[in-house]
Amino acid sequence: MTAEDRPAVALESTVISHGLPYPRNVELALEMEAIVREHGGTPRTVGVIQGELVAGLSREQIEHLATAPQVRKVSRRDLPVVVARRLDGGTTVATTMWIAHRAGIQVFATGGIGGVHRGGGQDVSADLQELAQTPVVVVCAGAKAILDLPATLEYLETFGVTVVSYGTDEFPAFYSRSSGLPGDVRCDRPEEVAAIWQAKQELGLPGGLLVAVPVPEEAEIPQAEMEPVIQQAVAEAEARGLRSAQVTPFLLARIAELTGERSLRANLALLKNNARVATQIALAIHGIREPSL
Ligand code: PSU
Ligand code: MN
Repeated sequence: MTAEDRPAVALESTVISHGLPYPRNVELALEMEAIVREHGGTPRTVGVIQGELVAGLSREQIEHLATAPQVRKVSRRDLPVVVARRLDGGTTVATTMWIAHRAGIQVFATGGIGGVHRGGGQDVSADLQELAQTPVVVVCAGAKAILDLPATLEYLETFGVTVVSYGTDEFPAFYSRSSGLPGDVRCDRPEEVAAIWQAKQELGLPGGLLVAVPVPEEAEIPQAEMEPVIQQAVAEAEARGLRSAQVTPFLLARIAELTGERSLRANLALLKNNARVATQIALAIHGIREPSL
């Protein structure tokens, strides 16, 4: 197989710098890269190293973002700052999409996207606007129920982002396969996603495509079990007066603490599953058949 037959799949790095504890973050990042390769793609983990936007971090650079104390969480508004000041950063879904697109990459695998936070819609992740503007297929496990999921889906609708539910009729809720909310369209095969993506390009419609894949069944935590934990974490974030970029990392870390290894296991399982599905979609977009494993 030549490099051209191995389409690139972007991977994010906020999950490495701010989403998972060390050393699981490094292990996970390298495992996701291995899964992309195994399925016939080329992994390109995205991040910022001393102000340079990198689409294809080396192993040493991944280790650095996983361990160095001064790594920023870089969303769109932070890009000019980290570049001007030559800082290191883990890229969110928004920034990873933007850098991936500049590097000519069409497909990106992540865990969960940011969205509209609970509590009146004042805090809306830049991930949603990026999906409205930047042409990348984003494969995720839905959005965490720490968010206001109905408001998040309404926002995506308003900004013209098609939401594909993959192998399900529902929009999945990260730890939980079910949210009770429908996606826009169900796809069961990578070729179906590729066809919708191609139609969107041909129509000249701007923005990305969101593909939501439920967490593998064996790692799922049902929503009824998650809800009390989420409510507690959200209340604690409010009591601490957390704002802006601090909110999501706090909620993720607190939920991991409250649910122990179980939520970590679900998180790792869905990230790896999404790397596989994203690679299969990238191959379908490029009209390449998956190598027999
Ligand atoms: N959701 C998760 N895990 C994560 C994130 C979100 O389940 O690691 C990260 C992603 O990088 C996402 C970012 O882009 O948090 C959203 O942060 P904010 O809500 O501050 O935009
Ligand atoms: Mn926010």
